Order: sequence, then C-alpha cells, then structure tokens
Amino acid sequence: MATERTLSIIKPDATKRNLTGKINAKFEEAGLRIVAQKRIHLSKEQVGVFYAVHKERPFYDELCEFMASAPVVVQVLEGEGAISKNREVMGATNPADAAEGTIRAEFAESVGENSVHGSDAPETAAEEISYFFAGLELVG
Ligand code: DAT
Ligand code: MG
Repeated sequence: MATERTLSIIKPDATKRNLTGKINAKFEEAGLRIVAQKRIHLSKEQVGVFYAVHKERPFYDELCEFMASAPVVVQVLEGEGAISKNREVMGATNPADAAEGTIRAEFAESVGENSVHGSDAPETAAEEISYFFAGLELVG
C-alpha cells in the first residue's frame, strides 16, 4: 500500500477537554505521522463549506454550529494507507458502535460530538487538505 496523506480534525468537544495530546498519541502509535498541524477557530460559514456534502442532512445546521463552537486542531496525517488507517483509529461515527481502543470509543460524547474527523477517500483527502493547508505547510 502506498504512502498517503489524510486530513484530520480534532473537534471542539475534544479540544475543550484538552484531549489533543492523547488523540495525537493514538495516531502516532498507529504509525501515522503528523506532517502539518494548526489550531484554528472556524466560522459557521467556513464549516458549512467544508461539510457541504452533508447540507441536505437533518443534522447539518447542528453540525456547523458545533464545529464553530470552539477551536479545532486541523492536521495532515501521513503513512502507509493513511486514509483507511486513520478511519480505523478513529472508530465508527457513532461512539456506541466504535471498536474498543478507538478514539471515538474512548473519547467521543455522542454521534454529533465525536471528537475527530477523517477524510474518507483519496479525492476527498486531497480536497480537504487543500482547504486548510498550502503545500509548503506540509513537512513530511
Ligand atoms: P464521519 O465523521 O464518521 O465520516 P459522516 O461523514 O457520516 O461521519 O458525518 C459527518 C459528521 O456529521 C459526523 O462525524 C457527525 C455528524 N453526524 C453524522 N451522522 C449524524 C447523526 N445521525 N446525528 C447527528 N450528527 C451526525
Ligand atoms: Mg465523513
């Protein structure tokens, strides 16, 4: 499997509880390297663009409010099969369904406030990385 990059976001529920380090440890233990990282406070409009794919879903407004409610940490993770590996480390969207030891099983508060985002495919990873980072900010 090739070396890939994926976009990760540590969400407001996790930054508020000071869990950035514990979550980053999970990525690093899984062999994912953090090649870019910054803490930002998104506006509701900026979240809306990022999550535009979900705009017809009933939870869209709530999701945008939540993601703009406190700072997030956006980051680029690199490694062998990083996109699917990160999804494994994250666990299922609903923490009730997340496998033991995953970030969402350990830290998520609910399906809506589930601590982390991770890209789901190579095309979305490239698009999401370029939404937050310029090429020169990725230091492998
Ligand atoms: P994932 O974040 O695992 O890729 P997704 O892309 O289906 O999941 O949804 C994006 C986010 O939207 C998810 O992390 C939390 C929120 N969400 C999804 N389903 C939801 C639901 N049934 N109720 C409330 N929020 C939900
Ligand atoms: Mg998704």
